[in-house]
Amino acid sequence: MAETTQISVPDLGDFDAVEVIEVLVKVGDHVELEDPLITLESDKATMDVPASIAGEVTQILVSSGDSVSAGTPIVEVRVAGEADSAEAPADSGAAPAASVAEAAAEVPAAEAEVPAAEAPAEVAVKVPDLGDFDEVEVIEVLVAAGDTVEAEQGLITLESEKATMDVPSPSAGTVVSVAVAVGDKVSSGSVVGVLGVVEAAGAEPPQESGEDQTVIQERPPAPPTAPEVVVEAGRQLPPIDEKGFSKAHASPSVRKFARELGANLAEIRGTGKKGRITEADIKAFVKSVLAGGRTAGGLPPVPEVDFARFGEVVIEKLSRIQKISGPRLHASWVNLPHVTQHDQADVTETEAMRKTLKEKADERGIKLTPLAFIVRATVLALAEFPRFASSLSNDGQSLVLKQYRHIGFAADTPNGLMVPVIRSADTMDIYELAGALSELSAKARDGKLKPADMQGAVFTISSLGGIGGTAFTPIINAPEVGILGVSKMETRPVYREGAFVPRLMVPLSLSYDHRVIDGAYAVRFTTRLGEILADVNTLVAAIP
Ligand code: CAO
Repeated sequence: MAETTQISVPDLGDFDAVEVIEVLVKVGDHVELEDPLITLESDKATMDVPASIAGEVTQILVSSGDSVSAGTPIVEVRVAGEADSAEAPADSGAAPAASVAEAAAEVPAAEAEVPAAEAPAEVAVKVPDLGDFDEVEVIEVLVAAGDTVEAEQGLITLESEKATMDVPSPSAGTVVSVAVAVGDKVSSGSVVGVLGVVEAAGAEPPQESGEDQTVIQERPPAPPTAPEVVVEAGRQLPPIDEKGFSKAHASPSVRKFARELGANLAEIRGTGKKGRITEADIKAFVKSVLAGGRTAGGLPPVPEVDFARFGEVVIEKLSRIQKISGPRLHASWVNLPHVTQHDQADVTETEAMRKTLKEKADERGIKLTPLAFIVRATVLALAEFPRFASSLSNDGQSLVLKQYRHIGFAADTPNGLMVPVIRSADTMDIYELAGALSELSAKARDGKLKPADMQGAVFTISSLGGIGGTAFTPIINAPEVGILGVSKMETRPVYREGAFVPRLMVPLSLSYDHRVIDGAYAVRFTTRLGEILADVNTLVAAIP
């Protein structure tokens, strides 16, 4: 049979008359064990009081602004079912999950008694008294040697069976060394690291004893990395900045909520008392990002339009590949300064030769299209212009010049754009390239490409020539630095030796990353590429 029970504020240690700053549940809510019910705020800590029993909330006994102490009833809960009721305690004032008692044990660093110091001092930061806990695991190291930290900034995160807590810095300074690593077990008094405390003359660095040097700020367990919320190309939550996140003014339950959504607390303005971030602030932030109200990198949003106001609309879901490729194309477009160099290459003789060879190739089951010649010409041009086969190093300070010549090519498939990669294209003759192109295109169309078939390219070719067009701006497949767009070849009048002559010309559109490639280098590349494309003997020569 269902019975009701009251949940009260547990033992708050030295605290008395602490203010309720948020009531997190309402009548009718079902709460699970450990779900936060209210948030309390003293002048030293913000803490949640979690449910010590699962059930349905039947009455709320406190409101925001009330002052509560240990034993103050918070909510009344109906515990459904016999099994549940058998487990339900009559009243649950005991501190569950070691949460409030530990938060209440906070001792602000400023209270530490310290000797006067005029010069920078090195202070060993130790794990404070963990009460009943011993051998607690370090699940996150939040700083590294050389980092500048503020007073109260989390240094490491510990996780016991019952709670997750940060060991914050006792004062502002520079981390000299970190003595623990993820996975280490620490106890009260274990040295976390050494802090160099630089204070103004007369200011006092904290004591080096293990006691009272650090405070524990409770934080609910966090996943190692926040889930990435991708809703639509370009509408993506910015990554969590851990330093800012740990410093943000928010209660443990709000932190947990932010982690679950991947919302960076550091970027959210709190509307609560003293600028505290509330759950509503996080929801508003996430909504705003997903609605395009803001995007990572602060790009101005595209206006949202209700198209149905103007006529009938049909909604078509993006394919899986479009959902993946969209953000990548966007990332390349916004991160790489693109320039597109247009040119035309005379392929009159090359095409004539291709048509001669085509029949022979057909007999061997190979479809010899112009693209095979373009891949061959590109590989030869890359040998003379190796910067086009490079990428910027991760720190942006050097170029990684790749010595292999895997070439990617854009393939239009029923599921969307895919970029299979021909491995070691420089070792293949025209027939082998044509074979690789048709084999990989077929795999792409049938959805049979493996991840390895789409990795490792140094340069990409996007040919729309089989369809049409005169020129376009291909988007670089970052971190590559160049992509060659090919449009439809056509016979055009070309002025030569005093007369117009009909020549078969193929339009080339080379986009390049201007951080790596200069305009002069790019146009030399397209000019040379054009020469090679016109040089049929070089193109069809056997590979030495
Ligand atoms: N000018 C004129 N005709 C061309 C040409 C060009 N530049 N390139 C190819 N053609 C012709 C071919 O000769 C072939 O004609 P025949 O059947 O008469 O021989 C026809 O166009 C079709 O060729 P193809 O598409 O079967 O073969 P391909 O090697 O040229 O291209 C592939 C293969 C996979 C690149 C192509 O099928 C494809 O998917 N292209 C689209 C790529 C794309 O979407 N790029 C944009 C990326 S950004 O959104």
